[in-house]
Amino acid sequence: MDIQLYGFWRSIASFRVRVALKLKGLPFKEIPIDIMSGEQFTPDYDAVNAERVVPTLVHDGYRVFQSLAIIEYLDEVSPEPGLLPTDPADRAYARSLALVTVADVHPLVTPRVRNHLAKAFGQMVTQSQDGPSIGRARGWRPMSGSSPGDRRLRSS
Ligand SMILES: N[C@@H](CCC(=O)N[C@@H](CS)C(=O)NCC(=O)O)C(=O)O
Repeated sequence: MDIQLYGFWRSIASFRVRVALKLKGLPFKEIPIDIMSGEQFTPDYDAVNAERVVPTLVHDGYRVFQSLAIIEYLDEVSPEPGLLPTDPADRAYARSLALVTVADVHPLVTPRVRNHLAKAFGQMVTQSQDGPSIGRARGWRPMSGSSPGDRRLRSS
């Protein structure tokens, strides 16, 4: 398997894919894209990922984007070890936890969104741009347990 990962060292979405690759023991070559200096907007990277975000995975010449889709793809082309539990309820819980980050939290803290908010609302937003502040503002608190019997995300 020839695997290349376009990523950025402190990108949480790239981390998700790196963790999956490591858990599966799949060797890969990382191609760094410096999203803080705007390398994602260069024509070269635009040709790789039209959304102009990292990560992008290239497997034997086939390109996949969006971290969760990449992780599911890896689980299908290289099923062992499986990344999801076998029990349907546990699988649903694992997917729910993944989507808390991917769908709810992460979109608020990407550079393009932070830059847009800073332009639109100024210092007020840039001072509280970190994820924990946003989470607190939305009334989230850490989940009290991860046992199968405690599957609900609680809010205070
Ligand atoms: N939902 C996407 C998010 C991708 C994403 O927003 N990646 C960030 C880095 S963690 C990025 O490339 N941001 C560039 C920008 O905001 O300009 C995924 O999970 O792959």
